[in-house]
Parts: sequence; C-alpha cells; structure tokens
Amino acid sequence: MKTVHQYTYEILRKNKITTVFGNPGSNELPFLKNFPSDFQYILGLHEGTVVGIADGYAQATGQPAFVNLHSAAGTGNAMGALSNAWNSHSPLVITSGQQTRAMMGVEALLTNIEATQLPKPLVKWSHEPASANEVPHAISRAINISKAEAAGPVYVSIPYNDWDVEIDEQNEHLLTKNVISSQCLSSKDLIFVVDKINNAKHVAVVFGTDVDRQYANESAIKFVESLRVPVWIAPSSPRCPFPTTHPYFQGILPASIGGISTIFENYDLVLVFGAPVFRYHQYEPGKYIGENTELLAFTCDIEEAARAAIGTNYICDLEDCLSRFSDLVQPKDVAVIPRKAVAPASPSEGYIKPERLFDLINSLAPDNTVFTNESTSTTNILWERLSLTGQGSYFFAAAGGLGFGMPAAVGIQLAHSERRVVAIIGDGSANYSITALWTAAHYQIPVIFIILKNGTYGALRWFAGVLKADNVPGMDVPDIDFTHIAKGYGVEAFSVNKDDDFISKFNQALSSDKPTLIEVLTADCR
Ligand code: TZD
Ligand code: CA
Repeated sequence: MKTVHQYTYEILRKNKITTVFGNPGSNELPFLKNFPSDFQYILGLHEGTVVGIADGYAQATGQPAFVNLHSAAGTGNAMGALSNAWNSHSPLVITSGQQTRAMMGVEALLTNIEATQLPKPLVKWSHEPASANEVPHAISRAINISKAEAAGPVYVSIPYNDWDVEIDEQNEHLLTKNVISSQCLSSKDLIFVVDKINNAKHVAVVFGTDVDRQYANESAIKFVESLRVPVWIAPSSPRCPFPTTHPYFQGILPASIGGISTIFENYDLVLVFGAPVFRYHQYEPGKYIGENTELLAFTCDIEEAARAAIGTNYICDLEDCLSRFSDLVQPKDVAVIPRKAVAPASPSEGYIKPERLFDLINSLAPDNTVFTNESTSTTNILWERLSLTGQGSYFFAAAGGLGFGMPAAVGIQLAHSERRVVAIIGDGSANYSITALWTAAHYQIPVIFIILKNGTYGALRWFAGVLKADNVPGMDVPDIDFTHIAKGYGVEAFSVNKDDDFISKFNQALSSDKPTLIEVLTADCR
C-alpha cells in the first residue's frame, strides 16, 4: 500500500507541479523528507517572500504554484502577500504543517489553532483533512479549486503524523481525475452584446489584468482594430493587457469614481474586459457613470461581477468572447486620436530623475523584458514611458500590498529563463521583502533590481496632500545603503547618480547570468 507521502507527490507530478516554494519548520519535515529528485525546492527566508515568489511564478506560468509554510506563524507572515495573490487571481496551493494529531487538542507548541480560519478571507477554500486518508484527496481538490475560474489561492493544513500513513487504494483515481472548467457566452447573449456594440455611436474599451492572465492579448488587439475604438487600461491594473505602444492606447484610468466618469462623459457605451468595475483608490466623489453611458463588463469572476456598482456584467472566458466579438462587430467610422506623446526627459546634475530613468531603461531593455513595479509615486510615469507590449510584460501588487515586486520578479525569472526580468522598486518598498535578494543569489536567478532612491515614501507624501493631512510623522526613509544590503545577501550591487554610470551598469547587468542590484539616486538629496 502507498503512503500519504507517496500519493501526494504523485498527484503533484500528475498536475505538472514539481516545484515547492517554502520556508520549513518541524511540522513540515515529514512532508519534505526523501524529497524526490525530480522536484526542486525554492527556499525563501520569510513567508511573505515565499508567497511573493510563488505568486510571480504562478502568474508567469499560468499554472498553480505549490507553497509549503510553517504552521500558524508562517501563514501569518504570508498574509500581506496573500492579499495580492487573492486580488490577482493567482492560483496558489498553500499548504502548512500542523502539529501531530495526538497533540493538537492540547495545543502543543506550533499547533495551528483553528487553522482553516487563519487565511480567510483571502483564499477560495481552506481545509484541514479529517483523517490521513483524506490528505491526497484534499491536495487534488485544492489544485482543482485554485485553477478553476476565477483562479485564486487555496489553503490546506496537514497534521505531520499523516505523511507515513498507508492509505486506501481508491486514491489511485486521483491520478487520472480531471476538472475542466470553461465559461462561454450563450449565443443569445453574444447577439445581444454585438447589437449593442454595433448600434452605439461612441464606444470606449477598458482592458484589465485578466485579459493578460487568460492570454487574450492578441484577441484584445484584434477586437479593437475590428471595431476601431480607443482603449484604456483599468485603474490600478496589476498587469498590462494591451500594448502601451498601440496607437489606440489612451493611458491607464485614474483610480477614482469621479475621474473615470469624467473620461467617459461623451461615450454612449463602455466595454470592460477582465477587470473589476472598478478598482478605485483615492476618494473623489462623482457619478459612477454618466446618465447617457451604458456599461457592459466581461469578467471571469462572479464575485467581481456581483459587487460591481453598475452595468450588465457577464461571466465568461475573455479570449473566447473577444475573438467571437471581433468577427461580428462593424468598424466605427471616426478615426481614433492617439494619446499625446510625452517629450523625452533631459538629464539632471547629481541625480537621475524618474522620467529620465524610465527613458533610459526603455531604450536599453530588450523588447521582451518583464517588469515588476513597486515604485509607487512613479507608476504613472512608468505607464507613460515604458513600452509594454507582449503578454506577461508587467506585474504590480494587485492589492497594493508592498513586498511583492522583488520576490515576484524572482518567481517570474525562474519561470522564464528566456526573458530578462527587471524589478523597479522604491527605496521604501524594497524593505518589505528584501530577503528575495538571497533567493535570487542562492539559485542564480538573474533578476535586475533597480532601486529608486529618493529617501522618502513619495506616494504617501502625495496622498497626505490629497487628504490635507499635514505634519504626518514616519514619511522618510533616509540613510539606507542598498548596495551593502545586497552584497550581504550575495548580490552584486552598484550605486549610480549619473546617466552614463546607469547605462554602463545596466548593460553589465544585462550581460550577467547572476542577479544585480542598481541603486539609483532619483532626487536631489544634496
Ligand atoms: N505597508 C504595506 C505592506 N503596503 C503598503 N501599501 C503600505 C505599507 C503603505 N504605502 C503605500 O501604499 S505607498 C508607500 C507606503 C509605505 C510608500 C512606498 O515608498 P517607495 O516609493 O519609496 O517604495 P515612492 O515612489 O517613494 O512612493
Ligand atoms: Ca521612495
């Protein structure tokens, strides 16, 4: 008879999962023992970093990533990262070790008390098997739930004495069992929507993160080129669903109620694909949408559809609906006016201002570079100046939880050895998951980390202005030397404040097969 341990690794293999992202403790050792040679274990030094790396890997591969955390303390450390994974529909199968069943009741040290409650509400499913016999079934169930639309994280807590138990042969069925989930518009809905589109005068299109996640980018381009209409990217978008270089691209929407309805004032139909309607941030009151504007939204997520404040919301596969619409819509006869091009930024003395830095990065980075962004006050500058073109080119913390950009870059680079990953990180944000540097160095994952050093929480200074909050403490982060920190973790590092130095170090990083950190002075701190 096979053990829980044997069945679990066979189920993972069957689901093409052979990487475990983790940070271990005593409860996890019986799962990790005799670790199979066709599996790789990626060690992160803090659980927020572990889940960030796994999130990047899951998003880059489009497949569930398997995580193993240490009981309650490890799960607790991962919660911030889990908020991002939840919001980006990342399929993460998170397991944690539980105390041995004999001592759970007396709450021995390292018992995960009410384990299933702990990760809620940031998981689709949370479970602790009632017996050892149920563990493989729970793992199989977790994988299938995580990847079914809308995809998302799931959690399974496993008592450590379960792994060696020999179990029922019925578990063999789990090695051939499959779940197929497809979401398609009915022909009735399809005809209704196409009629709406063809009868509308002025149509605006908004693309969101799930267009990129569901590999619908090409269909998105084909759809708007068939229809000939302007395109915006959804507010706070954690991924880039549409090429920023396309002549129809108008920019990223502001993250406010009033800001969005103003932009769509003169449109009679707004179509939203693969985004919440909408992910607002700063409160700027106004109408959700003007009286003469109708909104139709297409999403993979019933919860997203149900909580939208407006519109007719369809649950469907984005690639499928976009390509079917493309064949049926008639082009509008007004030409789309391209957005205003930004002027190239000029150099400055003693520092490299963000606009200039993004221009330099854009001119030096290869076309298929993947960017992660966690430089909060410069996000609009990034959207204006970086050419983000192909699928999977851009990743940002979907819930705004800092500590995503550095580890996600490591996970994405691990998934895509054929592309270079550049992490654009603020000097404040860099501190939340700085241990990602060690994982990059240890496994020789050649991410280029660029730290924008302005000595402050720039975005919070901006927000303090919006909220008219004066004299707020804790806004600055001076005197951090990221080159020393990076070197301590084994990552080659440089500090630059001149264009020429940045160009030479960035080119050097591009030709290296190891990670590099470049700290860039981006404000006049003299
Ligand atoms: N903690 C966590 C986990 N997530 C957060 N989003 C914040 C705190 C609050 N926060 C922001 O939303 S932006 C920001 C903080 C602290 C400042 C980040 O500073 P930075 O970038 O240096 O990375 P800028 O460009 O100077 O804003
Ligand atoms: Ca900063």
